[in-house]
Amino acid sequence: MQKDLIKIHPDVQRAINQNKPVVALESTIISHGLPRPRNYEAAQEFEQILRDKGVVPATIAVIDGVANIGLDAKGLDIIANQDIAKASVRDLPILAAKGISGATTVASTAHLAGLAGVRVFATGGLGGVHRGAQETFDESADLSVLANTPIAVVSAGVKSVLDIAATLERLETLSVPVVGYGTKIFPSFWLRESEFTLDWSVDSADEIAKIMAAQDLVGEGGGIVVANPVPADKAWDKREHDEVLAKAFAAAEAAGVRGKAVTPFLLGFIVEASQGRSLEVNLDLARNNVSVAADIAIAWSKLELD
Ligand code: PSU
Ligand code: MN
Repeated sequence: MQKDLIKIHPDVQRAINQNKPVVALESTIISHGLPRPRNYEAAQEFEQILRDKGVVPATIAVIDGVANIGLDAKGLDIIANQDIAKASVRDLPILAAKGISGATTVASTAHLAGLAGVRVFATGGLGGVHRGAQETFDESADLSVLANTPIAVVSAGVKSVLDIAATLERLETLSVPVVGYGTKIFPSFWLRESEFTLDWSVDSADEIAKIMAAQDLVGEGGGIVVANPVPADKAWDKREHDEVLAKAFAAAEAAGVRGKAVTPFLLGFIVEASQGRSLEVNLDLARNNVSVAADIAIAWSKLELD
């Protein structure tokens, strides 16, 4: 049995020690959310967006049982090109004991980033409460983990395939602050808007950093959701979005997809059915989240110096 179950990349460790900006990136979006070969390009590009802003990327994944906080080129290749498990927090001890690899979801990425002391994390869209959850009980562990993990997650809201109203209610119950970045309307992943209004919006990364610091003092020790809409010129056409989603639900129902396979199935179906148009939007919103996360990490590193 392996003793060192967590490996922090030296660049990441140095940045944490020196209070330099670091942003965590998840690997499930690469392994299970985006098709090959675009997923590998995306993994590299997300890291490059951070480096260009002077921020150290910490892409997180389990490689041969070891939770890696920051991947090298070989690690990126493994998450993009090998068929590895989708790993939430509960899977981590099992992967560790078996010595196998897994792509970390928002839940497990946030958890591992938290253990390493990384405070800012960029994803595409947060997981949440699935439609029909009153019968299936399908609610992503992303929500409960954020209730206990001190990390700011930048996401384009939640995928419109989810029950957005129920997801926002659960985040309220779990005492996770949700703030719109330059908006008071909760975004719905491929679209800038959903029908739900937020209580709070912020206009700058500095303000998010202040909320993070205050959350440490007066919050419950959990995270923050920064809801960052896709840029207007990159959003998906609403009519096509609605049509394709309806088809995706019907296909998932017909195929009898359940549990952790639901999100990858829907995302894959939607890419095919839209002839790749949803994929371009997915990549654009993720790039935009990575960029905002970089600004927040920079603001956070400055704030801590004060
Ligand atoms: N956002 C994306 N693509 C993805 C996901 C989010 O743009 O693939 C992944 C995240 O890893 C998230 C997971 O944690 O989907 C949610 O899966 P589930 O609903 O099974 O918890
Ligand atoms: Mn689920």
